Amino acid sequence: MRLSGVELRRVELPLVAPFRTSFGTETVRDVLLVRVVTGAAEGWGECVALADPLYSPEYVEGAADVLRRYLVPALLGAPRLTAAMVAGLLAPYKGHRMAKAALETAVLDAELRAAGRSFARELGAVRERVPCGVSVGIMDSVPELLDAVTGYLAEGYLRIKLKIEPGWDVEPVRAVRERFGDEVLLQVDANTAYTLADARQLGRLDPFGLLLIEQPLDEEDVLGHAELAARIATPVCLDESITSARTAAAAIRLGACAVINIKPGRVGGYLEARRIHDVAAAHGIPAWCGGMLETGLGRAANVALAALPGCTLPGDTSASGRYFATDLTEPFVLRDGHLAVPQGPGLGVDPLPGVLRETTKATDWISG
Ligand code: OSB
Ligand code: MG
Repeated sequence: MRLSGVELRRVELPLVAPFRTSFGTETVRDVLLVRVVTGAAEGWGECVALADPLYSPEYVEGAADVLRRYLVPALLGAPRLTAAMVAGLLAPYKGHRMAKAALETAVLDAELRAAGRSFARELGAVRERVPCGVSVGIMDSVPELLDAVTGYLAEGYLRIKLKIEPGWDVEPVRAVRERFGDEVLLQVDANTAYTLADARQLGRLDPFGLLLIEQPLDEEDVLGHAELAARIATPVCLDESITSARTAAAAIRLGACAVINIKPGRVGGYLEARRIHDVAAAHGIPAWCGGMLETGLGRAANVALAALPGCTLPGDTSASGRYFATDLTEPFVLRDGHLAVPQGPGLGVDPLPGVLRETTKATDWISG
């Protein structure tokens, strides 16, 4: 393929409810979309960077800037382009994995649409539908949390993840266990809010039979996670710390994680995400597909990843309605706690032109 140009498009979708984590509260999703145009087909990629650099160093304006200034020009200059070449062409520019992932995904989508192959088939999916979990934000009170969880369980979600932070950990977990019982698959996510000095407090979660605790400590504190894992019974899962297949292999070797949350955006794209899946599988480490409040475009590819054989735990691949009143694509709908894996060429979904038009705040066309 050869790129004729790339469109950077900013869309804004209000969330159905504020989503509070230990790092902040999201009320609208300010999304950067990448559309690549080639002679053969067009392709879409969704950048998962949030508006502010609170989850990771990346943020949406920064991602747009590095794409415009460095990443897109690096691909426009290539005489021949395949998705497999993108990471190498972008490698001189350090970091910015979410921006790189969006661009690589768009190129891969164009390539697969041209070839008539789906993301699911390309990545090695073995399921036609995937079991889904839901990530439940920090609430102002326990009764509010129990109401939210009641609603999600009634919709059919097969796993509940509670966001936690110091002061909101044992009490909400105990309340959910007492109300809904021991059979509910339950896990927690701290988004780096603790230190190793909190090991005793985190050990108080041990009696509740959690599937895992996600990223309790700082993203650079891999050894701390290994130490914590030796002191608590709840399996430690890493999210923020896993930035590549190499860091995943090192974290596994150090005993820092018993489970891995794979987020393609955080690791530079779906091709690296698949390598992380393969590393985890080779070590017998369960993996699952994380989420970044994606629209239907990003969700389509995540659901394909979640269908890989090593993704053995339900992911944060919730239905469109958990995030948006109107999604950018035909909505993903939960059936029996599962989402169907798109089977059409490329992502297998398209933005709805009317919704795209109404939610777009700005576009920028970059060509050689
Ligand atoms: O840590 O997994 C996380 C959302 C934004 C940033 C980080 C995280 C999350 C979620 C929500 O937990 C996952 C989703 O439903 O998309
Ligand atoms: Mg997380």
